[in-house]
Amino acid sequence: MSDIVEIKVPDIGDAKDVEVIEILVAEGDTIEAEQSLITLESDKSSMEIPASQGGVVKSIKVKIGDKVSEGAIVLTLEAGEAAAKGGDAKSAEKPAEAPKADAPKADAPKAEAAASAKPAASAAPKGGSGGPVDVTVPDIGDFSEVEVIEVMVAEGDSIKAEQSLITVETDKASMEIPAPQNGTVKSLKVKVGDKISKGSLILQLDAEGGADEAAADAKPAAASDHEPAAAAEKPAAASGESGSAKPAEAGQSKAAPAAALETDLKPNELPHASPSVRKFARELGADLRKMKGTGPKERITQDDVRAFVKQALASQGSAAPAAAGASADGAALGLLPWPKVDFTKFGEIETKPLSRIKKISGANLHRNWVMIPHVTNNDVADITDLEALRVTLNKENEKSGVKVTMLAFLIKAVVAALKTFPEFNASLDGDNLVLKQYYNIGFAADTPNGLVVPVIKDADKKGILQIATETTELAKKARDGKVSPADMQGGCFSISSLGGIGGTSFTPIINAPEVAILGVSRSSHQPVWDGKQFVPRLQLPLSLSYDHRVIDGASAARFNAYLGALLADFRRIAL
Ligand code: CAO
Repeated sequence: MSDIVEIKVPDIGDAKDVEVIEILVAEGDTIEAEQSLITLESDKSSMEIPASQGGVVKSIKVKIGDKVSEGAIVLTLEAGEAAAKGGDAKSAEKPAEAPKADAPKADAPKAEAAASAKPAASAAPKGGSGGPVDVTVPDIGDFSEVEVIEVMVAEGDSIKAEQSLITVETDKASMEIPAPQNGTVKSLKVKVGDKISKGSLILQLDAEGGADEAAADAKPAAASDHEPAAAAEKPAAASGESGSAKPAEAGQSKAAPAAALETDLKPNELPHASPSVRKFARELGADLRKMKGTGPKERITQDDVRAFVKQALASQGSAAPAAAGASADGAALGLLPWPKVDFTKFGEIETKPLSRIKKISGANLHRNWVMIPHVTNNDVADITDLEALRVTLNKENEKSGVKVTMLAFLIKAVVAALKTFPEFNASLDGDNLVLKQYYNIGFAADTPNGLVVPVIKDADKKGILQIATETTELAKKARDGKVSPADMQGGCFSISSLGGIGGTSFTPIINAPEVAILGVSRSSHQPVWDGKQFVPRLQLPLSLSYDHRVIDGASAARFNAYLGALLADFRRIAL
């Protein structure tokens, strides 16, 4: 059997005509007992009013902007089973629920934990006037041995009265304990994980204005001049009976300013959000300081947190924006948004969509550039003799049609270097390094639609002519747009050769999950001192980018020098 019950604003202490700033349920919603229904906010505090029992919301009797006091009807509920279980439905019509309180007033009846009561930490001068002041946990109602889940100040911080010091949480409630007065934190006496009760020492404060004044300000429990900084999310003193007052959440103190972007907040200021929104954000790992509140007085709402998380996920997961860069707003990295410029103001433009390859490779390059700590080692290899050999081979092979390229020699030399320096033929997998015992070498191919990286499989088992044949075929396939995903999989190490185009050095981006890439620039004749005289030698610039998490600078220099020595005297490959 179901009953319609009215849920009313409970005893909210001295507060009257308090503004409704949020409605957290909708008509037709099935709600549970203690679920927050609305948020009220005065100029000094905010609090959420929970349901005293579960049921289906029939009609909501308040709207945002309404001013309500104790006894105002919040909504009607079809209580159904829940009401039956909870007892007499009529009793729910009494002030059914008390705001999720921070701390009940010390002398308030237990079941009517005051919404307006905020547990301002108590301050008492230590050893008489002039010394540091002990700031202790105020009366927090029935709670004891409550866990500290957040410490919001540090030693040396200069703090203001009502600024939140710590957040404590039980399985039912969380509340922030604010400072009773201005001062500088001399020493912190609690840490995350500590269990505290009324009277526990939170910190010692060098009080502004002297300890005498501090003593005067010190009040053991929430009083009207110390508004709650936070609140319990669940009743502090729920009797378990339908209709009994249930203390609910009280909210932000005025010390918490209207929330804004991180840059708008001073180091000790807290974003403007209710405790339940703080908890929600904490559970999702979302930083409230980076959000802009869309609620009244720029208060951060649950929807703001959701939107922030969605945006962060979208900008991490979406290939296209990451590739474009221009449309990724950098929110996930805490960066400034990408500048939006109306280029037509400055001249004619043409907008052309990025090619599919550019979008895909761009997203990969972006991730690799951001996530891998790149360092590039530059060296040169004397390829005078190798180039002479290449020219000779090509003359001999003219009839076969196979052109021996520098790239083929490079691939073969890289395989030999990987065998000598196995950590370059590896991938990071969490805390493990996966060392590969196969040698698949990728090479960057420039195509009209963008960059692709086909892979020469088992390059260690192939000769120069076969490698040259395969790279030529794969490069052609790539340029014709016919290279398959299988052609590009399984790489261990990549080579990006710009030698046919130009340049003296560059920083190639590592092709994750590989840990290094070799960039090759244009060879040129350089005067080299042979001990007696300068002689012209053909020098090939080698730019080795490596993942510094895996490879040390010394190893990279050795790898590059070793590679240079192999290219200078290719016979060493046989050793
Ligand atoms: N120094 C001087 N000349 C070089 C050279 C070097 N390091 N490398 C190649 N050359 C010469 C070649 O000998 C060839 O000359 P000939 O025609 O007289 O023989 C000419 O440059 C063209 O070579 P190529 O580039 O066609 O052939 P390749 O085997 O050297 O390279 C490939 C093949 C697929 C790597 C290349 O065509 C390519 O696409 N390179 C671009 C890679 C790229 O875009 N990297 C950037 C990635 S990061 O943005």
